Amino acid sequence: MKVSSMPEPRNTINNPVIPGFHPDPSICRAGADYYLACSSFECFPGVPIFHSRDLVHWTQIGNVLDRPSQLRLPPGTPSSGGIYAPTLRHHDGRFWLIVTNVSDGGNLLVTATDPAGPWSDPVQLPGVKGIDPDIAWDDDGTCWCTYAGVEQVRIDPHTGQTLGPPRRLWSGSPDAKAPEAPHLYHIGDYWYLLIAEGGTERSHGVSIARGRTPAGPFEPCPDNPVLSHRGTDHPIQNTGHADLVQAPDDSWWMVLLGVRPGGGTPGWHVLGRETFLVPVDWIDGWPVVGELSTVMPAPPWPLQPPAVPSGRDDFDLAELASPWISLRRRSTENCTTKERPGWLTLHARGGSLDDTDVTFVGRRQQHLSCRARTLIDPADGRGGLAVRLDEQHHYDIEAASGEVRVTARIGPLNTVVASRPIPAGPVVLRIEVEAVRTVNDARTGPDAVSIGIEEPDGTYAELTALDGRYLSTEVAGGFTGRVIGMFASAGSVHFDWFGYEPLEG
Ligand code: 6LW
Repeated sequence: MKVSSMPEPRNTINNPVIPGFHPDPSICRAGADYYLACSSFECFPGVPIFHSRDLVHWTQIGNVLDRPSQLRLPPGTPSSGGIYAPTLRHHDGRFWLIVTNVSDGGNLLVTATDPAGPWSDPVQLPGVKGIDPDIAWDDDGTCWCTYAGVEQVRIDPHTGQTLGPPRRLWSGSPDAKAPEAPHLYHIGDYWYLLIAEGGTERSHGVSIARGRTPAGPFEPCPDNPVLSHRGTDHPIQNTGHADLVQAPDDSWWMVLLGVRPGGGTPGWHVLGRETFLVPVDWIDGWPVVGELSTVMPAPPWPLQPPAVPSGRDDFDLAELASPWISLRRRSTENCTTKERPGWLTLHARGGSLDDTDVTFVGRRQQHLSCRARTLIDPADGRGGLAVRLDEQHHYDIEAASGEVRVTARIGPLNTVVASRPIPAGPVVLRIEVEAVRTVNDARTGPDAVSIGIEEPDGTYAELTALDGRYLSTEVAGGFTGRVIGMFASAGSVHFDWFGYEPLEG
């Protein structure tokens, strides 16, 4: 299930390079190949991992934590709990990923020889007491783990043991809160400590310090933050949480998270924090970050063709493709393509989308305007199609035999907003998101979410259109972004296919 970017003229590239809910990017290079991993919070499988050869076009090749033995998300795990902020590195012929499970067990480390998997079972790091862990190796093989705070401790990455007490390295800039997301690099004569600070909202930024050893002391860059859009009306906001990489031509680049708020005031972002790419220069031993924009000059090296333009899944394969995510857990007992071949069967497990334990299979909304459709057979139960930010914020269309109905859950309000009788048999459900392009009034929302069904002749019958602001991070809070997907709320439901298409252009 791959989705293309819109066609790009050859001399420009589109940012974000990985759109939709893909925050906290961490990147590494292994020869001509680049790999990038992101946070995944309450989603199972966790930590989506991507491959590219040009830093611009990325293909998801798997999920790092795709077995219950690697990822425990207890049933009560809140939305925006779970998996935070990985660091992905290639060292000594292996790939290493260190990450925090804030809901079960804290920091863990997994390794792989092939980043598409399988990844090892985790080594826990009980002595590392902070989020956003980074790993870096000294020339003598010493492994340093640096985490939010910013603190550092030596570790044995094979056992997870800490070696010696943690030390405070740097508290970031005096005028910024939350020094976090550290990454440590040996570049030229210096060790550089890159951090995010200011909080992951509008004040987010990237700052850097340097020292002669991996343990410091560190001298802050006189031009910190080296990147921030705080206080600007730039269309990309909340920029921060970055990682550095060298391109095929050895120039330097940064991947980072940012958001694209839409509508009037205060601006609502609905796709979560997305992964952007920006060039970096080095001047007097400090990084100088280039202009970040949604359309940027293409880099000088050859670009690979973008991913195949199909967001359709006919559920013909035994396993679900890697972009499909569930919430907290997924088992073949509740979710299978084997029961009715060519269909995805979901068995309800008691909860609804208002609960933390629901049978759900979805994909990230990756475009500001898009259409999702699915053919559901509700003969044996109730289920449907939903666009979801968390348990308290989702719009759903649910089919049962004889009726479809649309429910809007917005905080404490949970209301059926439309319903309609339908003939017995399968029905196509549709959710269509249209971004607002012209803001006539400061109170205009970011998008409209149209929800309906398709008549037997294929015509769209809208049941309702809802303001998308209630499914935005500015309203709901948290760290995630919209996910669109299929759910079962009672009995068993079967989905013949699911289609997702961008509507931008
Ligand atoms: C993450 C922190 C952050 O751990 O948000 O933007 C937190 N940065 O570094 C959750 O993604």
